[in-house]
Amino acid sequence: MDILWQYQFRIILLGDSTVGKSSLLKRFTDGIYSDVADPTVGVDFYARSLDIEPGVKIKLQLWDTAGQERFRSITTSYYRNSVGGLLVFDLTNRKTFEHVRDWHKEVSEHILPHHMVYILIGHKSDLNKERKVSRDEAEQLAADLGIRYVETSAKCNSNVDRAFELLTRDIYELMKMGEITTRDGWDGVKSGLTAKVQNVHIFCQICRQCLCILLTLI
Ligand SMILES: Nc1nc2c(ncn2[C@@H]2O[C@H](COP(=O)(O)OP(=O)(O)OP(=O)(O)O)[C@@H](O)[C@H]2O)c(=O)[nH]1
Ligand SMILES: [Mg+2]
Repeated sequence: MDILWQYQFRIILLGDSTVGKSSLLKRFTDGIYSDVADPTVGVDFYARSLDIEPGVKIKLQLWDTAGQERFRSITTSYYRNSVGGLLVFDLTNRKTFEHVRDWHKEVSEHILPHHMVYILIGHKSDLNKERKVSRDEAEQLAADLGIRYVETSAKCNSNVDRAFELLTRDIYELMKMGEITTRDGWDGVKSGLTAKVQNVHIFCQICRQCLCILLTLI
């Protein structure tokens, strides 16, 4: 019996257009980065597994939303089925920082009476000289929202894995404490996908030979 993953968490990336949500995900899942802007249309999907502790593998289903306003009706439909959210702003663009509270409010109100576990991401930390938001004020905002704050760069691969790991760990701990539970009709957290690969012998009625097939039971 092979355990593929013990839990699956659905995580969503939120924030204005061009803050770097897709770049963060491409770095985290494929280890690649491009300077060429390629705005997301609607919603994209990525995945990666993390070994959160010995014997516990968590599959992350990662939803990359378009920051552009015209796609908002599509992206809002993904809020409800997410257990975690990265609130991303661009450290070199003050407006994107000022919009973080709006994102937090819009998503939190949309999923009521349920909650999401957030992390605040100050992105493009490689452009330190062009910084328009200090670490202090970003930490203050995170404290006001009761969430963590991490500065990342997809370009330099700085803190990208760490940001996803911290959020995953926070969700996992809340799950262990029973504060997050799976519930019917909600895909934020799923548990226990195991695969059992076995040989199944089926005898052909005509040639009388065994047609061995591999069956994967889930
Ligand atoms: N210097 C620097 N540029 C980055 C970084 N991450 C992303 N960018 C650049 O920022 C631009 C926008 O990045 P995207 O990842 O497409 O932004 P997005 O948030 O997905 O944008 P939408 O899909 O429109 O919501 C691109 O030109 C990227 O190359 C980074 O860590 N450092
Ligand atoms: Mg994008």
